[in-house]
Amino acid sequence: MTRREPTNFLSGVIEGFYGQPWTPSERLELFDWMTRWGLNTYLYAPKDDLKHRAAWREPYSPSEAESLGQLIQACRIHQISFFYGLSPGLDIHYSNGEELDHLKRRFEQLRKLGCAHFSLFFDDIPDRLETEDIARWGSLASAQCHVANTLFRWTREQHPEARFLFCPTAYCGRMMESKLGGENYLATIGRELLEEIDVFWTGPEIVSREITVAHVQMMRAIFRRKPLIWDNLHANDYDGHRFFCGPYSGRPQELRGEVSGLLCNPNTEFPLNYVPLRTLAEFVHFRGAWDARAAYVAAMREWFPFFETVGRQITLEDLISFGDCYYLPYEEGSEGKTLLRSAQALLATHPSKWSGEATLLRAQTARLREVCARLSDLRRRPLFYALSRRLWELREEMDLLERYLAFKSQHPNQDIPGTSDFHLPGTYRGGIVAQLQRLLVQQPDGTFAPAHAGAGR
Ligand code: GDL
Repeated sequence: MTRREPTNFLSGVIEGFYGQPWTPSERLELFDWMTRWGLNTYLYAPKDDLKHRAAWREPYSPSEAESLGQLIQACRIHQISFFYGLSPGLDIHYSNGEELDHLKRRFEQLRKLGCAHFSLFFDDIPDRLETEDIARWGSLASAQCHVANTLFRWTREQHPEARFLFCPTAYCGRMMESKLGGENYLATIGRELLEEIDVFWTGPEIVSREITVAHVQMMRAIFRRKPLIWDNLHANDYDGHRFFCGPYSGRPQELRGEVSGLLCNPNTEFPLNYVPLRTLAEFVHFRGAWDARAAYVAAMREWFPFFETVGRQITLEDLISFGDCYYLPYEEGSEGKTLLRSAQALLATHPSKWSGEATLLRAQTARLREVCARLSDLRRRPLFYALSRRLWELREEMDLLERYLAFKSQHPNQDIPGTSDFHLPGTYRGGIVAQLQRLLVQQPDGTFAPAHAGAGR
């Protein structure tokens, strides 16, 4: 790490996912990491803290407030800016003045606990206005700007240095194209939102594989300010089978000069976020040519000591192979990719034509299965609990593949169907969700088709 970015560049973490919020001790560990790595911002906005969103008018109880106060103090000690986010959009009545009083009361409670910086969220809400709101404000964008500008002025009266962030209802390119929020929604936000307020943007998609300079410059012109990146690259709340420990990537280094900050909303399971946040921090400060894979390997090396097990230890190479199976949303890591391709190629070939590849693949699957088994004995139990569902699933698939390859290798010329006494219908890949997932098959172009071709297409 060489030079630090100017302090008005926000870099860090949004606790902004669906699912179980992090615990106070996980957040303290996060702050230690952030201070060590030079990340300066933490935004508290867990979607399923009821008082952040569903019950946004309700103040925190004394014990909840005490716990938040401790969090704010911890940030101060670590020299991290603490932001509190509130998400009133599900049911706010924009033209009712009492709603602004509710918002102020909620912010005031946090202000008394030491919070200076705030954020208002209007993501994932109905994009319709009630009749009175239409009569008063004309558009959703104007109504939201009125609320945000009023609250921003109020917070600046309390703290002249306060920063204020705004998450629009259309927060990615795809939503803009589909005109979410109404005609000219984002242009109105750009025009009417006070210029000191930062506007969140997740890139071309909610989870963007790439965010280019050209894309961000286009948004800058619309917002009339640099966008603040809300990065969902490592968020996994939308797919319970996965997590992402791949490197921060798909963003050019020049992006840093075009945005007002880079904030990452990562995996719901806190212990799985070491590599995502380590590589984000590295990216923020890096000078030279960014090599995402090298950053991944370096971060994995640092994370490796967390993987001490009871009994026989796994190696760094084992950890990298495992991490390559849970890399990034659009991309497996190189070893995961190779394993998958070899299996696809082999299973597309008649067993009578298999040669050394089957033996090699069996050895690879056996190794990965064994790594998963070893990881069950991690000494850090919270890390194991965060991983356990995925370890189990990967182990099951490796086991089945290995058994299938062994069976077919023994009977290469007989077309006997493969079976496994350990993978029986009902208990294996069972349940209504698994069955529903098999009904509509996503095609390579993204469209869906019924599994049984012809029916209802
Ligand atoms: C979203 C939500 C976010 C969620 C993420 C990934 C934003 C602004 N909002 O749309 O809370 O974690 O997707 O599922 O990104």
